[in-house]
Amino acid sequence: MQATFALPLRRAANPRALLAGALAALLPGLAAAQFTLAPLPYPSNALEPHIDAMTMEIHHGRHHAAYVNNLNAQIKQYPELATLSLEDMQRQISRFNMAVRNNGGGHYNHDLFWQLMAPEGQRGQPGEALLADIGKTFGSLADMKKRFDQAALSRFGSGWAWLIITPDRKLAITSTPNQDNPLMDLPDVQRGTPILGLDVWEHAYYLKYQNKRGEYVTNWWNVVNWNEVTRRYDAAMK
Ligand code: MN3
Repeated sequence: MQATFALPLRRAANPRALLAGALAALLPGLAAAQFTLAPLPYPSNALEPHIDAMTMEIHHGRHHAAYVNNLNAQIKQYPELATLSLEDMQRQISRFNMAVRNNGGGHYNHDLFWQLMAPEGQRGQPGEALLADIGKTFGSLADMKKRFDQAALSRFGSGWAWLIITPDRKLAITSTPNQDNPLMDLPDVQRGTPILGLDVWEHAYYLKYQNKRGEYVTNWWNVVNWNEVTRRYDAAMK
């Protein structure tokens, strides 16, 4: 009896616990926050010279962080958001307002994007099955890249280019505007599981490349994490 009594007393005496409790009581919005910004999976300069450290820091620490914060602000209106995985949220995005579509999409897309790039020595090559499928679908890896580049360059304004696996398990290249993505249940989206995606918003390249989106896209291929693309392909085709 005595032991079960002593434990909460000791906890309450901890000044850090007291402070956390007081903060939670003052800021109930913080306690409800469900989505968090994960740190970049590598140092911000790990993709240089192709993508510079300052671009990575602003892109992750300000743009991606803003999507997370703005998404959390929507939990008050849609408490069910807090119960959904990011993937499931995309699959039923049509139920929600534009703020959830833009910021929930932005959070999912960027979470994925950081993983689809890697430091030198950790990028690997397309796996055997993926490479064979790319050959069968597009002709060759170079042909696939050419088609992907066209999707990235022809996307007017802000958006993304994608390599996806369609519901009938075929590779396809598509693009989406703004922070939409191929998981979303929207009429104008070619749906599928993304295995590779490229952010072509100006904030992704403007500091280093200014208006030269083509140069950014060409150089971006140097940092693609083929190990991760292959892992996603194999998982989606299982
Ligand atoms: Mn971005």
